[in-house]
Amino acid sequence: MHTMSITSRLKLTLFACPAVMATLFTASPALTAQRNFTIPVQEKVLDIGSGLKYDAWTYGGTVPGPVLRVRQGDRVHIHLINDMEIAHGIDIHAAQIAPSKHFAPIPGKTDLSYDFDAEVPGAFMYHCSAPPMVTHIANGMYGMMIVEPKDGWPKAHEVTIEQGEYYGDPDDNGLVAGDSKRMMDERPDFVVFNGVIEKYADHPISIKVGELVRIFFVNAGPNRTSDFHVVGTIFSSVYRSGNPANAFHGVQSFEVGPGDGAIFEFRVHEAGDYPFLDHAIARAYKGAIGIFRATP
Ligand SMILES: [Cu+2]
Repeated sequence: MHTMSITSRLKLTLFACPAVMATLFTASPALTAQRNFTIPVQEKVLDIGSGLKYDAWTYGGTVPGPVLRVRQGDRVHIHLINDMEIAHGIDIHAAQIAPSKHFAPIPGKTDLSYDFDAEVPGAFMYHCSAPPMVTHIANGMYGMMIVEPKDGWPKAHEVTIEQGEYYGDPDDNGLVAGDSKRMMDERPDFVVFNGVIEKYADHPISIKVGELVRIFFVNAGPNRTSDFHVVGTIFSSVYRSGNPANAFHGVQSFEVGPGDGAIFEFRVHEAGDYPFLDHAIARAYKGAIGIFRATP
């Protein structure tokens, strides 16, 4: 090492790290990016499939809320604006900060901000932190934050899927009223991918034969596990919590508990329809089923 000049050593170190390379070429003083997210909390009646509606509590007007995508090492700034009358908050699993300081719910018509460093890569759940949390999550207050590894993921056809649950019976107008007792009894009436009953059975996700498909997956629950499976395929890789350090290979199904995430990778070898589902079959019947439609 003594024969190498400080400059050469510095160059080697810098060029080993793509983030720093980008910095060199853009002459930016920051080594990592600052990522700002402003998220309004809004009540909204949403279509949840099968002709039904739900009076949802939302991040940004959708269930799930927006997918927040950052890179490992980024500084993340969250600004939550509570447009509703009741208290809400936001707990992001990618953040390693004191919940008592940052995740505490705020009253209606107020806002909050906090910052954290996205240190660990993964597919993380975020959700409302206001009590009763089971109600806030079942009513739609959940979403996904993807923290990409420092060097990113290899190129793939990427899809995000979040599993959730609705509780209650529809009235004459098809409006499903949240049923608190069933929430506490862990008896969902509907189990859904991306907020809608059988969403991708009605509108299959197009993929290509031979391409790498990568699913960023979060199970928001609030109560049931997901035993995620794609019929006619074997996952070439599964990354528990979405962290490349937690790799499993040659996996048929993979259990993701509420509040957890995973990344699934696979390829199909033949054109056709490939259903994906929660393989706890009753939950597939309750809506947690969809289709990948593969074409040449
Ligand atoms: Cu809430």
